[in-house]
Amino acid sequence: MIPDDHPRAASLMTREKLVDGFKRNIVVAEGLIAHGRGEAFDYLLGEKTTEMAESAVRAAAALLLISKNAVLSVNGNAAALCAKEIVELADITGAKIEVNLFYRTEERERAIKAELERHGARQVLGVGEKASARIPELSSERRRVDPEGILVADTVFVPLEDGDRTEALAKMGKSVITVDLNPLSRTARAANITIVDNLVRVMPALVQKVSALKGKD
Ligand code: PTJ
Repeated sequence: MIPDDHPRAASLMTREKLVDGFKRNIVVAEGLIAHGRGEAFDYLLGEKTTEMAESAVRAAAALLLISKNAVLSVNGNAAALCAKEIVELADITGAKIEVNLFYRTEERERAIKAELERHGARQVLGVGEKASARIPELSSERRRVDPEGILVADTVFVPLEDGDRTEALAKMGKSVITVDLNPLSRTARAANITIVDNLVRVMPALVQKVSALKGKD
């Protein structure tokens, strides 16, 4: 029960979404810690979208539109916070959706797939045996990707991603777009387009920007 007039209502609502996602096995416990780090950076930014982030959103929208084979990579935090907008973005750009987890379990993959489908996703890659390909240079389960998705993508949108994987995707020649409130993270520095802003503000803005740019030269 968060009153609308609470001065920190938006931030508290976002926390509740993550806690709810945690209870439903979508978000991993470490995801709550990762969110806390993001919140700290957001606080320093005044919890507002900067002009630099607006420009990065515009560049990301344009890149998604000109890509031949874009993939939106979804982890637990992204699914809990923005499943609806991820599905909208996939619909409007023609990008594929792939579940790709840092703390990978098949139960979580299935829970995230179900959450995306609940919001209208028609196809969700990367779940279970479908994630049968490997990203070179990464160890263990973290390198598994879908041979129809990230493996063959020209552009990968990886919000809240781990630095090793972002670097590996860049080395594979993919264009990488990320959203990360920490501008110093390896992901923020390794991606081709880095949007330093809160994912909850970025996703609706990205959908809107793609709609505005779609059909233009
Ligand atoms: O669901 P999984 O198993 O794939 O795990 C997801 C997490 C996020 C736990 C995993 O990828 C992880 O540990 O990420 P890191 O290395 O902690 O990086 C997360 C980055 O995202 C940090 O730099 C945070 O500052 C940033 N961040 C957290 N919440 C937000 C955010 N950036 C933008 N918007 C947010 N809401």
